[in-house]
Amino acid sequence: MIRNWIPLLCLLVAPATALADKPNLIVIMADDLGYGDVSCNGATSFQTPNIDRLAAQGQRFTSGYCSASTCTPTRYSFLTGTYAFREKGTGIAPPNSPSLIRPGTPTIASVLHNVGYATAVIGKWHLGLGDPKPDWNGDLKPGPLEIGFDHCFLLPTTNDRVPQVYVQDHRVLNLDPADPLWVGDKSPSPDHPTGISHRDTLTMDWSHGHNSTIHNGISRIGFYTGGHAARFRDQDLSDRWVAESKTWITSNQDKPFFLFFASHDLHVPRAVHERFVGTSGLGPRGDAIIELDWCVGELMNTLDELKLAEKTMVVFCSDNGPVLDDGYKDDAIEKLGSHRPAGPYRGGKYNIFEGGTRTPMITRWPGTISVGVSDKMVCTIDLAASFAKLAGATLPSDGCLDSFDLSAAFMGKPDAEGREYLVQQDNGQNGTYGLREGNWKLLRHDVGKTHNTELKLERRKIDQFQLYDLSSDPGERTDVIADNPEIAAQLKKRLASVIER
Ligand code: NG6
Ligand code: CA
Repeated sequence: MIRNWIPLLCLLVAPATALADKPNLIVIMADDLGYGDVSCNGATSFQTPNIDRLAAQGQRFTSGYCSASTCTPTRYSFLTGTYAFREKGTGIAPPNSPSLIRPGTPTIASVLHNVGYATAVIGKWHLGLGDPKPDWNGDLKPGPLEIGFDHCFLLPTTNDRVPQVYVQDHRVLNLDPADPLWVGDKSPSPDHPTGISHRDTLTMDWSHGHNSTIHNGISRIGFYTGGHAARFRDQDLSDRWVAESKTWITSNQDKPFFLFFASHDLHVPRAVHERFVGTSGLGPRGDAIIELDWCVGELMNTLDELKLAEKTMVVFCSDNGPVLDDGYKDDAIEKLGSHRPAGPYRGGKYNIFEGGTRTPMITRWPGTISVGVSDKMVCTIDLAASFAKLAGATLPSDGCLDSFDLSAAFMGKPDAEGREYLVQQDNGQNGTYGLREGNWKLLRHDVGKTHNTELKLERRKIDQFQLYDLSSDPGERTDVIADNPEIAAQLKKRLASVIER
């Protein structure tokens, strides 16, 4: 009698066991963090002990990349596994941007959700909400919940853009219907206070742009009124997101989960919690790195407390390279000293020199991922296919077009292959691309101009094509295109074939 029950019991137990074997997956994405901005990659002006601990317990990548040198396209590519330049309108999203990832598009979250994962995004979104624009006082959809996330707790755009409210699942949190939220790109009335009319009241002055509606002593990009009960203080963002993450991890600890923790540090306005002010000696930009490091420590502590560390792969990365003055007078240039935010690399945010996309990348999974330093080329766009492999999911044939399964490389396996080539983009579809293949780097600038070559936001004229040999010239100083016409021709062909795929 009992024997007859055994096959049935096995059937009932088998799927649950398989689910229990799947690793938890956490991606911590920093904002505007450069390769050299962490002490495990060589920063000496301050220390990032928690990020260093992550690296000391896992793999630290010296050729880890995000796919673009601005936020929206990197996040689009990370979530969809498809280069953002394949989709129009995926450059830096404005405050009233519609949802940029259409419902039904396969994403890293939907792929994991389909095999039983609990999925959440907590932090900065900046991929638009709603269609054709956000309904700030109603249901904010489509959004993350329509592309595979079960839960979200968001800053809708970036914190230098309006509005300063949290979005929890489909709604603005704590919104009082009697005080509706209005968001627009034109002033709502001639007497609406702005960073221009009330500049002397600001706690952080602007240097370019960022001079519209004032909230919390800081003027922003765009205008808004109402929603006062829902507004947050910039200084509390990190604490809130860490607290929300702890709560969510705790309540989902019994099933496999995927958490996308999207920090706002160190994007402008760099208004960290009071307890971090002055901790780096480099002003608000450095202090924001210390705050970010604290968040990483808190997430690791949570895993330890719940005894989940050995069941969880943590990936630490950035959404684009560094920038100093990004629109506010926050002493980023004045207090930089000898610190080199992009490490040995040239450029940063907004351009396709290595500093724009080669950024910190660390993977940790104690007991499973070996400890070491890897020079394999890996990119945030590859996390979709790699996580699918680790979770036992199959990628849909119509999605994640540019994501490679590099799970072996992410795990630090010695014989693993990295990427053969990577296309780097800056922001939108303006014909500016980088291609790294092996140690060669081709730059293409169809518009003939580049931004931020030395972390300051000047525009410079630039030749349409340049070629660098990263093995002898990682800082991209000597253009060798004239001496290597055949290599340049091969790389141009490869670039064109990827872009026009
Ligand atoms: C730029 C903003 C910059 C930053 C960036 C987006 C101005 C002058 N500059 O347009 O401050 O917000 O957009 O950054 O407004 S990102 O990291 O989200 O891509
Ligand atoms: Ca960014």
